[in-house]
Amino acid sequence: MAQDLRSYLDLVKRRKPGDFEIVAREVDPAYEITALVVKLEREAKRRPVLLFEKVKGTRFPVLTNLHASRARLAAAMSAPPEDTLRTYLSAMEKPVPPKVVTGGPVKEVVLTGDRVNLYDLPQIVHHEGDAGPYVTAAISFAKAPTADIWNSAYNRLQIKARDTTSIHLTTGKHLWEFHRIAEARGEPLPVALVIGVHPAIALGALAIGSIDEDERAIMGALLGEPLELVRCETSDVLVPAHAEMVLEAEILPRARTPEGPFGEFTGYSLGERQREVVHVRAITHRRDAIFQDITVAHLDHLLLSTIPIEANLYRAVRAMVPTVRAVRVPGPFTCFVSIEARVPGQAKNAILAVLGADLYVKRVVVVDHDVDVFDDRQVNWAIATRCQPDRDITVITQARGSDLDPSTREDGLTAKWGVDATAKPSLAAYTPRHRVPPDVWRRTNLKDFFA
Ligand SMILES: Cc1cc2nc3c(=O)[nH]c(=O)nc-3n(C[C@H](O)[C@H](O)[C@H](O)COP(=O)(O)O)c2cc1C
Ligand SMILES: [Mn+2]
Repeated sequence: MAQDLRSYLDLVKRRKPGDFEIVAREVDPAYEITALVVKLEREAKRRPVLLFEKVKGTRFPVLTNLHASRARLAAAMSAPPEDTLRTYLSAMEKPVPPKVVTGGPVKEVVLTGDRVNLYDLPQIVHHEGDAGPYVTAAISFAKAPTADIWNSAYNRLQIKARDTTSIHLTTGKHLWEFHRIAEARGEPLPVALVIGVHPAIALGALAIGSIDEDERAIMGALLGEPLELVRCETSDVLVPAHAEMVLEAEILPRARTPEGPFGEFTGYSLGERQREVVHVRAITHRRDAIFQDITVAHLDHLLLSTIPIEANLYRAVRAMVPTVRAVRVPGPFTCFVSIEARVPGQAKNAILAVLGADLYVKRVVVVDHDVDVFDDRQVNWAIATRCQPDRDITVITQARGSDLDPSTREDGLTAKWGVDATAKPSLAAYTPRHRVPPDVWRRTNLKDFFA
């Protein structure tokens, strides 16, 4: 399978031509891109991939909304939509290590020294109140300072100067840990920020696992072949050879800069904070590079993150409760789980498994297998009719969560809760649900009564 963004775009055009829109008219990168994505979704009920050919202030075209459809994300993994979870789980279970190659299209243009200028890139401002232009589709690639452990993740960048950005590192996440180790040694952390990739690479970057698990091998498993990597010009960091663009950089030790406000996936515009500083040493890109944007806080962002998070949580619950049926992340910090409980206590075990397996999840609701977790009304019904709050709610205090949750008292220090909305002592022994007797249901045909 080709591992570049362009081949995937060709696939989208072939599969469903209406899923790809080229915009020839000039667009202002300040707010207009977000406005068009959101209006298309709300008013026209459409979520196509958008390629803006003419963007004010830059020669780079902008691609956005790539990930705003489950079917497109499934296609990126060569899977039908109904097999998304299974496909992602099998990639986690059978990773394919990357391989190093000597060159690739990402090296067609190499800019160093004075030729590095982040203001040549599209200066995309997403929402009212944002502190300035942000790069939202950069995937970080970095090596642990003292071990042969590699990490990839999405990290947003606020453009601050020709060769400087800030970076948001969630406290306790892997790149944050790498940077803290480097900082304690007084060293910068070499990092590459990769923009414009095949969505299998995007999905792999969001795999959740322990710090020594290599996201690049999940990317390979999703691509169906080893990810091809080339060495950076200014460091030993390895980057995808077929990417559109790479910012070769380092995160500085003992430097912080104001970042934000920024409109986040939580639905809030979070205020200014002190964040780490990135010094960009080189930019490499394809000759006719496409600059990728993620329409932050909308489906392009949310659907992409949900698949890897749900897969990780499903795996974690399955390790404790073999009869887990479904896991859904319906919104920020929230997880719904359905299980076929065999013995009392398994719902509580499912709650503990979820809270133990993900930093961000703050509320877990566990329901029986007769409740569809993809239907919010059914989950609410189960909470209302199978849960006694004094008995069935578990509260964990003072744990680490998202530093983007505006309800936390300190940055990311938060309580978490689990709601056991399963029937007790068991579904079989619970007050029965009403229904028409099955034999009557089977023999009653609408066409016998209505024309
Ligand atoms: C579009 C997008 C933007 C993101 N921005 C950030 C960010 O700025 N900082 C951050 O810590 N995580 C961000 N994330 C989430 C992380 O990439 C995700 O939690 C990842 O799994 C962390 O990697 P790790 O488990 O290897 O630490 C973003 C995710 C997406 C999809
Ligand atoms: Mn990691």
